[in-house]
Amino acid sequence: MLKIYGDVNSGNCYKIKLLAEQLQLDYQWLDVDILAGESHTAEFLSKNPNGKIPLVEFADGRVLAESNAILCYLAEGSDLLPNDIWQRAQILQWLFFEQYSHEPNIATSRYIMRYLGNPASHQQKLAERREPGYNALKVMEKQLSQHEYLAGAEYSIADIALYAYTHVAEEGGFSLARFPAIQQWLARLAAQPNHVTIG
Ligand SMILES: N[C@@H](CCC(=O)N[C@@H](CS)C(=O)NCC(=O)O)C(=O)O
Repeated sequence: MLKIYGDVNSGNCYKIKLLAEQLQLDYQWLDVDILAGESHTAEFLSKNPNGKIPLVEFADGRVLAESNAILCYLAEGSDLLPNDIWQRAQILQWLFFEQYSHEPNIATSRYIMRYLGNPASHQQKLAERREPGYNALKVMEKQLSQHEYLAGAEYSIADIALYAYTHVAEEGGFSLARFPAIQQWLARLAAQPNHVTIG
């Protein structure tokens, strides 16, 4: 059976849980406490030398890290990752955007505020992430004011990847009040069959 190593409150891990639920995959969830160092034990590092979750392990022992690579692999053959190469390229565009422009600002702000307890020592880091984080939200708002979903007319893993940290952006200090198209898209995603919440 597929094993998913993760933390239920991590958006990167939630992406995998949401996809697995929506595809109705048979899986076992294994909690990893990153604050207790469980992603840096010798055993975990032998599976992912980068010391990060999520990580998936297949019945034959193969392992795969990086949330968006995992989404691509698990969604292959489903409607969430179509065969058309242009559509796939559009989806990849949003997955790379998520990892370079969105997650490093919005997810890390949430990590500082929610996991680390918003310490004074991290206020400079938070401040530096504010403008690029809002810029990422503006890019999404523009796309979603013209299209139902990020990669166009169809729901895909691009939406799952960006839903993960956008729907909890306020926990990182980002207000979504100025982004009506994002708010409507969040509601559309929460209404998808087999949707599960984070946590
Ligand atoms: N690019 C990676 C990021 C993974 C990541 O940053 N995971 C965090 C939890 S959300 C983690 O494992 N942190 C522990 C550490 O870096 O020691 C992905 O998308 O999977």
